[in-house]
Amino acid sequence: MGLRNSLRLPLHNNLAWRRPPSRGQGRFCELDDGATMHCQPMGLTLFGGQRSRASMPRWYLAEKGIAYDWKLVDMGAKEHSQDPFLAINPFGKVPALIDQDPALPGGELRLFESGAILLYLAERYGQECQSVVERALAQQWLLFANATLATALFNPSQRDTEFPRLLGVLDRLLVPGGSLTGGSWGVADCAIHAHLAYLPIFFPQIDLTPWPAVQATIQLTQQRPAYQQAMTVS
Ligand SMILES: N[C@@H](CCC(=O)N[C@@H](CS)C(=O)NCC(=O)O)C(=O)O
Repeated sequence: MGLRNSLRLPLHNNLAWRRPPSRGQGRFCELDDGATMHCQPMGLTLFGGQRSRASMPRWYLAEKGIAYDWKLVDMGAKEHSQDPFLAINPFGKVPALIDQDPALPGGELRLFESGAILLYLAERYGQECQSVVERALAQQWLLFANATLATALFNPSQRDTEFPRLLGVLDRLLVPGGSLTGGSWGVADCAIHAHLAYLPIFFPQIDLTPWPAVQATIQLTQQRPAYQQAMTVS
């Protein structure tokens, strides 16, 4: 089912939410001109593709038991470059998130960038980032994962030099089965461990034996039921 059919997007953000008593469980958006159209039920909708970075927020949501709707964007059919999806992420990249909640300004929030999505989920739904320090540390690891580590991994000019150096440092900081921030598994671990777990998928030729903590972290990540669930995209 295409995006246009699976998600009927509000035409603009200036919507007033109401739940007409005679129309069942769904939510309805009243447009400025008084017209009413049927929208998604209240809640989170995550948009992603096969083998995409949407696996990170999917893993986080599964791990924390947060309910959401999943919309598979058909990237082979260029659905991500078409107007219905560009209304969610004008840059045409996945993942993207819509949170529909009357408590939000305009009744909804649209977000792109996996790091921004993860931080929002952690703070609003994951009981994380509840202090300035917790938030700062989560941001540090998310930015390191998505900017520094990902660039070193996916940029061929850095993969043989900078990436092994970063892995060497990570290997000393990682406590397999533990959390980078010292508490229980959280958003920082999600971002870093997900990037490490990309290695056997996208770069099986990289020999990980010099980094035993990295290897053990990848194995433990692959064994987590929520991770397995997140990687099974349909
Ligand atoms: N920094 C972005 C990267 C998003 C990104 O590049 N997503 C890829 C899929 S993994 C994509 O949508 N590519 C489609 C395109 O660039 O046309 C994030 O972490 O969300």
